Amino acid sequence: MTQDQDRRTGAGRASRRVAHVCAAAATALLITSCGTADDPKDAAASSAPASASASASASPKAPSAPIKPGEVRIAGEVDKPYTITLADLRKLPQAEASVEFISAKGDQKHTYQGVLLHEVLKAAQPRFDQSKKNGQLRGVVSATGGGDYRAVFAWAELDPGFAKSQILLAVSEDGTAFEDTAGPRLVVPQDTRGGRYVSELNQLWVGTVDPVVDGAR
Ligand SMILES: Nc1nc2c(c(=O)[nH]1)N[C@H]1C(S)=C(S)[C@@H](COP(=O)(O)O)O[C@H]1N2
Ligand SMILES: [Mo]
Repeated sequence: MTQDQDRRTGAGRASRRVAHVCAAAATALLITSCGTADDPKDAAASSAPASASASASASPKAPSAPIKPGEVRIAGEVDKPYTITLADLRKLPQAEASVEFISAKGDQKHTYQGVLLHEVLKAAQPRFDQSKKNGQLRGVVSATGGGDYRAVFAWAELDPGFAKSQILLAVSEDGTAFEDTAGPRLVVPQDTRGGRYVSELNQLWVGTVDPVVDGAR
């Protein structure tokens, strides 16, 4: 019944559940326009994000290019792949989310500031099949973080046109900016467990399930 494996202890937490954070979802996430750049803290990278995990192994083809520490690559079935940094994200319109989630540390309560994942992904112009009804509902998003940690989302979960809760690429936690070399953290207000709060985010992949479902690969 443990829904996620924790990297620290895996200590089985009891089945109690935190009352859903954003039960009043739409209002819990306040879009603000405090686009100020927090002082970018420097150096002292805690752990290298993507670069370390891209070595030889399971994956059949090599990643297209190494990702630098602190960079997030947005790619996949998109017209405009690009990379973005924490510094770039701080310049975009900021949203705020006060959330609770369960982790091995216990029940956590934090306020995050950052950019809507939907905005970041839309900018890459996903190639959804417009000839299909609700083509974007076939969309999936993979988020990879430090240590090759990875979690997936359905497009509808992060599209404010479909879901109330909005997923962020956070640039700060409780007012403290993330290290530039660490990159942002995903914040998933609708999740009761911390598993999809991918930290040291370094890659976002957008695609559709069609090739898998229809057997093209
Ligand atoms: N990159 C990365 N992100 C991660 C994990 C991880 O192992 N690597 N663990 C996840 C899990 S299982 C939980 S519960 C939370 C824990 O959040 P914390 O590090 O703030 O305690 O981070 C999530 N994000
Ligand atoms: Mo976890």
